[in-house]
Amino acid sequence: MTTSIVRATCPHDCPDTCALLVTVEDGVATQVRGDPDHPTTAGVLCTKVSRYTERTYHADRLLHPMKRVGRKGEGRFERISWDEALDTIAARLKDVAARDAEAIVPYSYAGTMGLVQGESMAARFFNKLGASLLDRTICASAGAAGYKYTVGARIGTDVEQFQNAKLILIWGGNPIASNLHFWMRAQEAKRRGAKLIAIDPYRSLTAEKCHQHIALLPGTDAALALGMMHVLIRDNLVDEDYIARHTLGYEALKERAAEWTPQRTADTCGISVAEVEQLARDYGSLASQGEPVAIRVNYGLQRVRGGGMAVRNIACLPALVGAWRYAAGGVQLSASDTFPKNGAALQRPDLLGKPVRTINMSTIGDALLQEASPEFGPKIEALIVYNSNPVAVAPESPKVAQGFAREDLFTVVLEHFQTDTADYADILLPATTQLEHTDIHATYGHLYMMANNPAIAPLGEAKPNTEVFRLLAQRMGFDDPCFRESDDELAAQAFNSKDARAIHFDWDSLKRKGWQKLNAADAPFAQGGFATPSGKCEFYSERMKADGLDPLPTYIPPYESRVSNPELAKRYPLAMISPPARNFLNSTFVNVQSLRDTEGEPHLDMHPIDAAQRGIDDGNQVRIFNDRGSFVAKARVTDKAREGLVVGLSIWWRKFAADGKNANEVTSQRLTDMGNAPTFYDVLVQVQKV
Ligand SMILES: Nc1nc2c(c(=O)[nH]1)N[C@H]1C(S)=C(S)[C@@H](COP(=O)(O)OP(=O)(O)OC[C@H]3O[C@@H](n4cnc5c(=O)[nH]c(N)nc54)[C@H](O)[C@@H]3O)O[C@H]1N2
Ligand SMILES: Nc1nc2c(c(=O)[nH]1)N[C@H]1C(S)=C(S)[C@@H](COP(=O)(O)OP(=O)(O)OC[C@H]3O[C@@H](n4cnc5c(=O)[nH]c(N)nc54)[C@H](O)[C@@H]3O)O[C@H]1N2
Ligand code: SF4
Ligand SMILES: [Mo]
Repeated sequence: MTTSIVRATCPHDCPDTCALLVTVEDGVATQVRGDPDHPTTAGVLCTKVSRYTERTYHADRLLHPMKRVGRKGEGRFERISWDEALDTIAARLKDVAARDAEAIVPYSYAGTMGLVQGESMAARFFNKLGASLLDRTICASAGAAGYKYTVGARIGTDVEQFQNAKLILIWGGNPIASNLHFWMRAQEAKRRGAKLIAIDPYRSLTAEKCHQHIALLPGTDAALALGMMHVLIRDNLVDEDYIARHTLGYEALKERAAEWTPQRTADTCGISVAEVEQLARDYGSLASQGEPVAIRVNYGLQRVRGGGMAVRNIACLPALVGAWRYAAGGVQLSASDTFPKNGAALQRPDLLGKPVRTINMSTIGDALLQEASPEFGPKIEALIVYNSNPVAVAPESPKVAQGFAREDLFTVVLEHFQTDTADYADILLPATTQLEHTDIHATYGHLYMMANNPAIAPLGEAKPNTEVFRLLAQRMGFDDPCFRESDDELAAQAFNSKDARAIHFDWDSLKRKGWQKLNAADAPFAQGGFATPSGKCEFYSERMKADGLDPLPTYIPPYESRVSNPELAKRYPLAMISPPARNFLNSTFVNVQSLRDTEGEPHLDMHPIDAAQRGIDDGNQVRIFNDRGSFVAKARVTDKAREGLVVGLSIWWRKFAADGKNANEVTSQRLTDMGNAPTFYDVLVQVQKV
C-alpha cells in the first residue's frame, strides 16, 4: 500500500481557513486532519470538515454531466457526454450573445473561497463574453462598506493576538459554531483572566459560555455603540492623545454621542441602563489603564437595514479609547484587505470590451422576474451558477424559485451535488471538490497565504470550474492565451509579490510548505496610518456625506420592527433571525447524513411567553409566515431566544424540509444602508401551530 500526506486547505466560507493534512492510501483519501504546526489551525478541525471524506465520497456526488428531462425544479436528469453538454451550452450562449451578451449572468459565491476555482478563469470567460457583472453582496458588503469609511480597509486585530486581550466583546457572532479557531484564542484569554461579553439577541452556544451576555433587540447595535460613546466621553474614559493624533471629527462626534443617553440607548436596544453603563465602563476603564481591549465584530449585526452603520459605529470605538495602540487591542471584522490579491491578473477585467450592467446577487429573485427596460437592460436569458446555491440561500425564495422556474431561462449549474438550485438546471455539470483540484487561498480570519494541492484524482467525470470555463472558451472561439493558462499558472499570479506584505510569495514554495504568513504589523494602527483619505480613523466621513449618508455615526432602525413599523407588527409581531447552524456551512453539508442527523430537522427557537400566547408546546410543528411566504419547523420553546424573537438556525436545503421550504421563504429582498447587502435578519413574522 502506498500512503502519502498531502497539504491542503479548507475551502469553505469560514474565517478560519484551516491548513489540512490529507492522508491518501492507494489513491483514496482516508483521513483529513488539521495541521498541528499551522498556528491558527493548531491541529483542530470543526466536525464538518473532519468528516470531509464522507462528503467527498458521498453516494450522491454528481459524477457526469446531465441534462434536464423533467420540469424545472423537479430534479429529473439524464446522463450526457461532456461534449454534448459543452456544445449545448456554447450554442445557447452564442445565440443569446448575438442579441445581447448582457442577458447572460454569472451567479457565484463562496462554495469554495479558492482564488483559482472562484473568480479566475470564470471571470475571464464572462469578461470576454461581455456578460453582466455580478455584485457579490450576499454576505459581507454592508459591514465592509461601514468599516472602510471608518478605518479605510478590512485590516484589523490579528486573531493570533486575541489571547492577550483583557476584555473581548464578541459582537454579533457565534464563534463556537462559525469561527472556532478564534474561539480557541478567546478561551485562552479567558484562562488568562480576560472577561468575555457576548452581544447577541440570542443566547447562542457562545453567549452561553461568556461571562456576560447582552441580549439586545436585533438591528439595534448601532445605538448600543452610540450609547457606549456617550458614557466613554462623559466619564472621560477616552484617549485624548490618540484622538488628537489619529482621528478626524471628534468634536462633531462628541455632539452626536451626547444625544445617546444611556436611557435612550437602553430603550432603543431593549436592555437595561445598567447594561449600557457597565459595558462602556468595562471597555473604557480597562483601556485607560493601558490594558488591551478587543472586539470581534461579525456578520450577525450586518444583516439588517442599518447593518453598515452598525459596523461603522463599532469600528469607531477602538480609536476613541486608544485600543489600537496594542497588538491585542482594536477590532477584527475581516482580514481580507491585508492580502495583496492580484485580482486584475486573475480576472482580467481588461477583457471586457465595453461597460456592462451589474446584477446584485442579493436581489436575484426580482432580477429574474424583470422584463427588459431601459433602466434594467435586457431580460435575463441565461444564468451560469457555480460555487453557490441561490435557490436555498438567496432572500425571498418564493420569487427566486419562480425566477429559476422560467421556461425561457437557460440555466447551467456546476455542482458537487443535486442541490435545490441544481434541480432547476437545464445542464448540470459535475465539479471537483477541494481534494481533487489545485487552489490558493487568501483568508478573512488570519494572515497566512494558503496552498491546496490535489490529493486524489477527480471522481467520475468531475472537472474543476477552471477547466469547464477553459473548454467553454475554446468553443466560443476565445483565443487569447490567458484562456489556456493552467491552474498552477493562475495560482502563481494570485498575490502581488511587489507588495511588501507578500514579497516572499512564490507559488512553488508555498505549494510545498502549505502555508506562509504575510508580513504584517502586529498592531496595524498603533501609529495611526489608517487607509482612509485623511489617513485617520474617520469619526466624520466626507465620503459618506458624498454618498448621501450621515457623515457621523447614527442609528438606522430596521425596516421591520415593532417600533419602526407598528402597523406591520400588528400582523407579524415576532422578529426572526436565521443564523448559521453549527453542523452546516451555509447550505453546504446539509446532505451529509451524520451532520444532518446532529442538527435533526429545521427548528424554530421561541421564548416560553411567545409560545404560550400561541398555544405552542415544545416539539409542536409550527408555521412561520408573513406576506412573502411561509415555512414549517419544529418549535423549541426556550429562553435562549429573547421575548419577541424567533430563531431558525440555517440554511436547510428546501428538499430536506417537510414542506420543501426554508427560512428564506419569509426573508426580504430589501437592501442595507450601504453595500447593497441583504437584510436576512430584518424580518417580522407570525407563528402558529400547524
Ligand atoms: N458552522 C458554520 N460556520 C460558518 C457558517 C455556517 O453556516 N456554519 N457560515 C460562514 C459564513 S458564510 C459566515 S458569513 C460566517 C458568519 O459568521 P457570524 O456572523 O459570526 O455568524 P454566527 O456565528 O451565526 O453569529 C451570528 C450571531 O449574530 C446574532 N445576531 C443576529 N442578529 C443580530 C443583531 O442584530 N445584532 C447582534 N449583535 N447579533 C445578532 C445571531 O443570533 C448569531 O448568534 O460564518 C461562517 N462560518
Ligand atoms: N436565511 C439566511 N440566508 C442566508 C444566510 C443566513 O444567515 N440566513 N447567510 C448568507 C451568507 S452569509 C452567505 S455567505 C450565503 C452563502 O451562500 P453560498 O455561497 O451559495 O453557500 P452554500 O450554500 O454553501 O453553497 C455553496 C455551493 O457551492 C458548491 N461548491 C463548493 N465548492 C465548489 C466547487 O469547487 N465548484 C463548484 N462548481 N461548486 C462548489 C457547494 O456544493 C454548495 O452547494 O448565504 C446567505 N443566506
Ligand atoms: S470550516 Fe472553518 S473551522 Fe472547519 S475546517 Fe474549514 S476553516 Fe476550519
Ligand atoms: Mo457569509
